[in-house]
Amino acid sequence: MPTTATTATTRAPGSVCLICATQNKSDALLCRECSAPMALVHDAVAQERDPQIVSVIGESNVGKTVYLGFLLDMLSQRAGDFEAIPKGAYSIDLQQTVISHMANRTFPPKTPMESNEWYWAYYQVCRRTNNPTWVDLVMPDMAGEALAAEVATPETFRVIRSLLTKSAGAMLLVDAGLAASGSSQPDFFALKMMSYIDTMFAAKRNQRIRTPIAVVLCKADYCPECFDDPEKFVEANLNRMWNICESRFANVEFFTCSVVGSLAYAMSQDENYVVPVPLHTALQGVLEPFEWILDQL
Ligand SMILES: Nc1nc2c(ncn2[C@@H]2O[C@H](COP(=O)(O)OP(=O)(O)OP(=O)(O)O)[C@@H](O)[C@H]2O)c(=O)[nH]1
Ligand SMILES: [Mg+2]
Ligand SMILES: [Zn+2]
Repeated sequence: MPTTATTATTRAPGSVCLICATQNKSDALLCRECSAPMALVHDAVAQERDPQIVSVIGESNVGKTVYLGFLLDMLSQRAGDFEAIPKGAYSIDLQQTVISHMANRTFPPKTPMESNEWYWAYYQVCRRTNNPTWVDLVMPDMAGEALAAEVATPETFRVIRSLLTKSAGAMLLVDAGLAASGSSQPDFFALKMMSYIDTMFAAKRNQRIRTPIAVVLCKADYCPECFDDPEKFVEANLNRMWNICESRFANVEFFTCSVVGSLAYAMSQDENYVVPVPLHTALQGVLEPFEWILDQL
């Protein structure tokens, strides 16, 4: 848009939102347009380089919050030879919430739809080699319902559109347990999500989208067979998504993940329904999709 381009030169650095490029007051805490924390901008200015955004997307209840919380925690515990430095205390809140809930044998609460209540993590990550290259990553924990609303009616959640447009890579989480039980819901949601991304980039018909997308089969403790061959599982059980990946996306890889070792079921304390109780955590396949994305950046 020409109007934003011309005003960009007169904007003070440090007050232009990193996600949606809106000009904010210099003392703003959240962007007035998309509610992204302005601390992201201040931290990026301090680093003197723009961070790359890696989005974790997927339906509500697929396990995004749990996955991202454990991933960040593994990184800060130097799993897989990674070194990760959180930029600002706000970057630690998500992993702390997830870890403390799981230690109490409960899953973390559902992410609210309002983007001003989302967790954002800004990390500097590198692999500990002789010649480490640092990557600055911004990873927001979006609400599945907000993603669904944006996909159904584009432009209702501007922050999601801005985030996905700017993303250097994405992890699409899919509920493998549900797919294995014969439900077509995960396949349809993933198809909608991929088609949304395809339309958003509006590449020419014969050009496939090159942004790396890791498709992560979550809750694989319900169907351990998908650890053997995630690709075959997707082709058989999520065939609609498989087809759009093949025809429109040039850089897709399939992974399997699970975070719980065993589950119990109990009645919820406040309401009359059954809730799963994670008896112990057993992380499998959490780091691999992230490692792959990082290699593609
Ligand atoms: N069995 C099993 N269940 C899981 C696993 N990860 C998540 N869950 C279940 O999935 C539920 C939802 O996880 P969340 O991480 O809150 O899901 P979300 O994608 O963030 O959902 P929204 O915040 O609504 O978008 C949890 O409450 C657990 O019941 C897993 O690895 N195994
Ligand atoms: Mg969530
Ligand atoms: Zn913004």
